[in-house]
Amino acid sequence: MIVKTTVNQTVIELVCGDITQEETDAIVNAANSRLAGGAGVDGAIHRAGGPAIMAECRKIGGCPTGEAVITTGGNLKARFVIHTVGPVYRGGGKGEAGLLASAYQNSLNLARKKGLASLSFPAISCGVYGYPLREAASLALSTCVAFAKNHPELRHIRHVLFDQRTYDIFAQELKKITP
Ligand code: AR6
Repeated sequence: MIVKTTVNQTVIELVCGDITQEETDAIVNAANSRLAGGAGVDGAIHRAGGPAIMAECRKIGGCPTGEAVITTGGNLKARFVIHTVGPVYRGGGKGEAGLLASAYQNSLNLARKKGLASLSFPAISCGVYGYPLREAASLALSTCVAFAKNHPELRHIRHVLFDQRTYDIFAQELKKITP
């Protein structure tokens, strides 16, 4: 099932699936600040995309939490990977919400700077980093909706959710913020 809504001129979609299979200008990676690779979606992207992605990550050297950097998409169908670093959830009182919103915002800004028309996100911080799903979904979607209102040049934003529970929560939160 695909949930789809249009905000200004941007289509925002939710799909349940594997982000490494996306045909889009860029996919976003939920990386760590050393850009060292790891488990979860990060591991899957490096496995599917091949060594060219890690070679560029090594050159870049790192990425602070809440910021974003861009590399080639290597062997992926996506032309680029935008690596962003979400916060580790430590109870909510350590600026996590601001950092998670920044991770989305800076990824969107980078896509715009590069002139990209389509971008796919995973549920940043919702795995190993332990962010509560509903709060993360709400922040992710409200950041993307606000961006779409101001930047029609990014035509497609997809949230690629790996399991049904995550998908359902994103769908519920999207309903709350769009008519
Ligand atoms: N496609 C889409 N989503 C996926 C995929 C996939 N192929 N694989 C997993 N997910 P996580 P984080 C979902 O842990 O919480 C890494 O080790 C997963 O089910 O990948 O930001 C990094 O190196 C979850 O909903 O990222 C960092 O050290 C979401 O992606 C750390 O984990 C994010 O889970 C980052 O942790």
